[in-house]
Amino acid sequence: MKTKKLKKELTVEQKIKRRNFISFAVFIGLGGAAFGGWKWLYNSPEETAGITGGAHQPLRRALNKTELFFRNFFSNNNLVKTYPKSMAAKVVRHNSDIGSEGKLPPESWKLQVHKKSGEVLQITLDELRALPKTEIVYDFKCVEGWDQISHWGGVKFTDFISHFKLEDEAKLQYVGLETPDKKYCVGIDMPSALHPQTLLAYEVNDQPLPGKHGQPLRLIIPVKYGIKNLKRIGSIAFSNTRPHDYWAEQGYDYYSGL
Ligand SMILES: Nc1nc2c(c(=O)[nH]1)N[C@H]1C(S)=C(S)[C@@H](COP(=O)(O)O)O[C@H]1N2
Ligand SMILES: [Mo]
Repeated sequence: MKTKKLKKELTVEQKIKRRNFISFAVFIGLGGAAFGGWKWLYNSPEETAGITGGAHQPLRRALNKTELFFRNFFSNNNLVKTYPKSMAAKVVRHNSDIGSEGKLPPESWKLQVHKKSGEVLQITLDELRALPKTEIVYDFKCVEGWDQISHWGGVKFTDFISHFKLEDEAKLQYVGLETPDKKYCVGIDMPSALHPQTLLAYEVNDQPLPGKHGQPLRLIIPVKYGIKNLKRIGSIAFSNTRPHDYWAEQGYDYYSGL
């Protein structure tokens, strides 16, 4: 009877020992895996160097997959909701002015369009005003969390493409826009640029754009967040690689679609 009990106690102690050993081994194992994982991420390549804030590729994979998912579903037949003019804000909200501070002497501005051939078109505001005007009243959304119904007028991007015979350029994957001083820039995937509601806008509330809203010409792209709506366009270029993008280079989502 006595010996039997001793035997039992020993087994319990052995069990405890075994469990201790197992937990310790698991602890070391998981620790090793975590370190290995960190090392793998640390040594993994950066995504498009200089374009996405130096983020490592594996960290961006999910975001890029989301982009592909939405791009598959993106259709130029889906229009952003529009509103009657009476609903447009009379006092239009104003956000940051990187590369578009103050007013630009109008005579000093021409839109530079870089063609595939290397030729650079110099387009005046009057030439753009002479094209059919398209207006839109929609809910402008900023990633910072505000939105506002506003009214813009200008040239439809697709009208601009056909008028200036830029069809070959429009076959490339991206459009890059920059302010005249190149301080602010955005890259737009071609399907979004060619969306029927994308405008090169020169008016807000039927008036020429004031300095703070991007005088003389800005991008209005309702399928994207505010960050992509570059104010004061200086130049437009086309490419198959992602153009420079101010906020994407700080780590924001490159696509920034709605
Ligand atoms: N040149 C330039 N364009 C810009 C910006 C900027 O700082 N500089 N800010 C962007 C952001 S974040 C937003 S929300 C909108 C704001 O446009 P608004 O000032 O006309 O409201 O402009 C976008 N275009
Ligand atoms: Mo914004």
